[in-house]
Amino acid sequence: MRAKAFGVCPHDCPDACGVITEVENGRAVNFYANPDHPVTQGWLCAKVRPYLDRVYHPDRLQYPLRRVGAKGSGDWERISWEEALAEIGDRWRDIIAEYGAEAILPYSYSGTLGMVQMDVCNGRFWNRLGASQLERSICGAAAETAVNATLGVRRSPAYDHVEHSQLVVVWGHNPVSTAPHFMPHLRQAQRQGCQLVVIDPRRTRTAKGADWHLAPRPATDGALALGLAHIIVAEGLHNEAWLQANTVGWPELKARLADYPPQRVAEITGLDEDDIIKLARLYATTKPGMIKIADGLQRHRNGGQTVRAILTLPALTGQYGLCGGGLAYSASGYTRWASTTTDHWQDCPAPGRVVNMNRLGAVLLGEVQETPIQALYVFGANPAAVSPNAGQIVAGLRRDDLFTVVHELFMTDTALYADIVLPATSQLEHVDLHKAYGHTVIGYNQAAIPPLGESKSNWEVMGLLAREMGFAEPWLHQSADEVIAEVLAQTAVSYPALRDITLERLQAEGQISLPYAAQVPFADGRFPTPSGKVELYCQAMADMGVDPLPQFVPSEDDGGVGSNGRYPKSQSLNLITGAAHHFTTSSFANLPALRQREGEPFVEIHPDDAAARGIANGDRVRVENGRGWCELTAVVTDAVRPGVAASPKGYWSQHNGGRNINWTTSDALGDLAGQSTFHSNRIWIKPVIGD
Ligand SMILES: Nc1nc2c(c(=O)[nH]1)N[C@H]1C(S)=C(S)[C@@H](COP(=O)(O)OP(=O)(O)OC[C@H]3O[C@@H](n4cnc5c(=O)[nH]c(N)nc54)[C@H](O)[C@@H]3O)O[C@H]1N2
Ligand SMILES: Nc1nc2c(c(=O)[nH]1)N[C@H]1C(S)=C(S)[C@@H](COP(=O)(O)OP(=O)(O)OC[C@H]3O[C@@H](n4cnc5c(=O)[nH]c(N)nc54)[C@H](O)[C@@H]3O)O[C@H]1N2
Ligand code: SF4
Ligand SMILES: [Mo]
Repeated sequence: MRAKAFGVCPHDCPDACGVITEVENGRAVNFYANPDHPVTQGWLCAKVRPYLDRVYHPDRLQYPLRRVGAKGSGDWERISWEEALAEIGDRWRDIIAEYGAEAILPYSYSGTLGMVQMDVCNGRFWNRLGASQLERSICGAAAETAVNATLGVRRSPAYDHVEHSQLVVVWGHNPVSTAPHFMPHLRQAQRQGCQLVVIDPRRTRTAKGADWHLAPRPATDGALALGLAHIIVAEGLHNEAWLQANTVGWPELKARLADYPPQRVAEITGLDEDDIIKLARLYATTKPGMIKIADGLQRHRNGGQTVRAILTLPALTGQYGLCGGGLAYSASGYTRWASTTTDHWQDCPAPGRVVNMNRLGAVLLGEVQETPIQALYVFGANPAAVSPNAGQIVAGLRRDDLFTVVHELFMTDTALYADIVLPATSQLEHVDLHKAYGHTVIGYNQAAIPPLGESKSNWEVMGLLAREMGFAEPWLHQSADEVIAEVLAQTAVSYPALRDITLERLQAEGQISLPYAAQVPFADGRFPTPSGKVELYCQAMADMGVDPLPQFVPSEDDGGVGSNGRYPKSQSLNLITGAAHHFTTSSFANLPALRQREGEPFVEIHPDDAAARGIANGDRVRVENGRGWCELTAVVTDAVRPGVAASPKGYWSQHNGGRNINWTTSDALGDLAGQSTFHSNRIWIKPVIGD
């Protein structure tokens, strides 16, 4: 007899696909898309279709391990869970006695987006312990902050609303790879005559399907947006009545726009003046016109203000609240899990000090001097491969006096440096609840199969750690289902749409749509900002130390070389490192079939730049700057504009001679919310001379 279990894809992707696992004798034998899911329907992306290869990968960690050789040597001994927990407890108790609990840093991010295995595991136990708090700013913090401050909340039209659009501007976003279930609706719109413009320094898969691809210099989009606004206003194409009724700061913005005439914007962006004028007219006269962004665009030092500048355009043209118009970004704001239940902060000591995750290497190496980090606990994340300035992170992880625990499914680049490795369950082996950031369907994930070997879920380990530390609070020892019931009930107090959504219904139905899919965001003209309007001038920005009006500030990275004459600026390139098509950051990059399809780690370079450096297609090249280097294969292509190089994120260092692209990326913080700045990365490329 085959049993069927409902589930949700847990990976960092806006789609949160509904899935079904068929199980025979405790083993998953079939895995596919749930055809009844209203958004993701009957198909999965190329990464997750072969999911059972990940679940039953021969490299899955099955038992706790203790390091026996030097850090990073890969010499381990198998130990029991009891031994592992006792050792963690002993080390932590000693550290707390000497330094206080803030010397312990939990580091986690997006291995799973589940409410139980991510949100609750990020909060409850660590708050009770009084550990350092992690500022979760590696992904989209600047854009989230900019959107919340300007519009009051993150709401996004349902994917199928794009079928009402006459124009779509996909701006610094690559949904063919990163939001695949949006694409059939965009293609349908295109068949109906909708024009697609893609703005990206690289000709991405999405750009290839566009009517028009514009490739500005990286990090100049803020100037482009303000330049478009300048033209729209100069030509009287703006909607004065809408601006007066629905915004604050319109006169101030109008004055600011004087600084962005097309000629200056052309110089900054590297685009033709005529193209900028053409795009401004196209956008202002083709309605409804949707601007779709994600987070890649804002991984620059000026990312927050870039998004602020883009957000002015739907206001200028009066398109917020228009079906098929406005902004498509993130649906995260429709519901927020009640933090009193995910975090139980009200039952915990005062929160520990905050550590920015983008500074991990520097922090481990002493940037945080008061209460230095003595213990690191990593789960659902792979910082040695995916966080910026990875060489510093590895140097930090090598510290003899640092006690590192990594809870993982695989021996990742980070797990390699652990003192204790704990085996984690996959999504098929634990229970969870998911909301999506691309749509508003809530999905329940049943445990389809028993845990492999001795692996345990994040939440189960939190309970064991709590017991080890002597914390008896019932909210640290609930089952995953009890957590879900508690969070749903408390969240429904603030979100009436959740009131009839119970654990029992979710278990029976698998997924339930919240009643937002038919709504056009902001159609009621209400913006939950302090002023109730779109805040073109934004006091909250001023309070954060940022210009309260959108402004373009150049994003300068020196590549970490300072005044070192070996690295002339004129020979540098700006490296952007967006999403790989076949991996989710570093997840899946250990599956040979997917790695083969993505290709060996490579860097794209324009033919002119390649010729100037004596680089031919297929050559091994060294990509370097003052922070570090790695070797990659050169792909000589005009898919990148001159002066720009591109290499996908996610390859593991251990598959590439011990270093990947993040050995070059910068750990400088962006202009808002401690944002990562991966793409503001000056590098130098030269051929590797064979020996
Ligand atoms: N297949 C796949 N899907 C994913 C992921 C993955 O790794 N692989 N990652 C997931 C995660 S964690 C996230 S946050 C989302 C991100 O989703 P996206 O934002 O769509 O993805 P990115 O590739 O990070 O960035 C999008 C584009 O920004 C461009 N870009 C970089 N700098 C600039 C700039 O200055 N201006 C402009 N106009 N464009 C710029 C890059 O060339 C890239 O094509 O995707 C999620 N989905
Ligand atoms: N160069 C460059 N680097 C980037 C970016 C970029 O644009 N350029 N983008 C950044 C962005 S947007 C993001 S969001 C981050 C993502 O960075 P991370 O959140 O670190 O994502 P992954 O690399 O997917 O690593 C997640 C790990 O969690 C593990 N995991 C999965 N499920 C579970 C579980 O249930 N329990 C436990 N314990 N582990 C689990 C997986 O095996 C995997 O090793 O990367 C960033 N890195
Ligand atoms: S990664 Fe995204 S598109 Fe692929 S299965 Fe998961 S949720 Fe769906
Ligand atoms: Mo992300």
